[in-house]
Amino acid sequence: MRIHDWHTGPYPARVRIALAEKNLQSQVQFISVDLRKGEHKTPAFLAKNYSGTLPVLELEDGTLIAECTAITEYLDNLDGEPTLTGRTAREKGLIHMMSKRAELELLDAISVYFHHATPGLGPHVEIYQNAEWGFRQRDKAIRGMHYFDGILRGQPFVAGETFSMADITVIGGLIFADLLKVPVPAECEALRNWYAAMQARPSVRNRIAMSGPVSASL
Ligand code: GTS
Repeated sequence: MRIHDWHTGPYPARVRIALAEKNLQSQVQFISVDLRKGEHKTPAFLAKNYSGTLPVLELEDGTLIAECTAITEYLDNLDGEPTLTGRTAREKGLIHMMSKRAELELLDAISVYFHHATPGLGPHVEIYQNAEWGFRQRDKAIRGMHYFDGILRGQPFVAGETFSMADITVIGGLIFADLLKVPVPAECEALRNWYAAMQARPSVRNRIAMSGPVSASL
């Protein structure tokens, strides 16, 4: 398997964490795509992922799977033991709901803030910016932090009793927030404690230094 990604990116982090949780790191070759140079917007990359985003999983037969959720679903099912995306219908429903909510209310909102209300990836890549929209999305993400804090006051993990893809998505949101210096509000104690515990997980701690050969783009 090959994964087109950028080693410090918050969305790529989601797949790197899933890989480590499933102990699949040794089966992957990373292909580095430089976002600041706009390599993800070239015709060659857009042919791999129409949306022009990272990460993208490329299988030996040439199959291309984009979207962190879809990639995680694929990786999680390789061994027939889908611990991250749910074993029962109920687990799957809850995990997908909470992961999507983590995208809508936190990670994607912080990403919009980055692209619209900060220099983002630079003028070469950010060809349209709307700062007001960006700041609204930052505020939405902060409301999202309060929402997940409330969830974590009642249960140990985002989708219930066990670590799942939904936790990984919230982690991605907080990684992005950290990079942009948007702190988790002090009063969100449950979220802060949970995040400290998540950062101690080897899959999260070692994601950037994940082993395996890295090649230049495409
Ligand atoms: N919905 C996509 C997914 O879940 O995979 C979003 C992916 C995404 O936005 N990836 C970022 C990207 O390609 C990577 S990173 O910012 O986390 O490193 N951003 C570049 C861009 O121009 O939007």
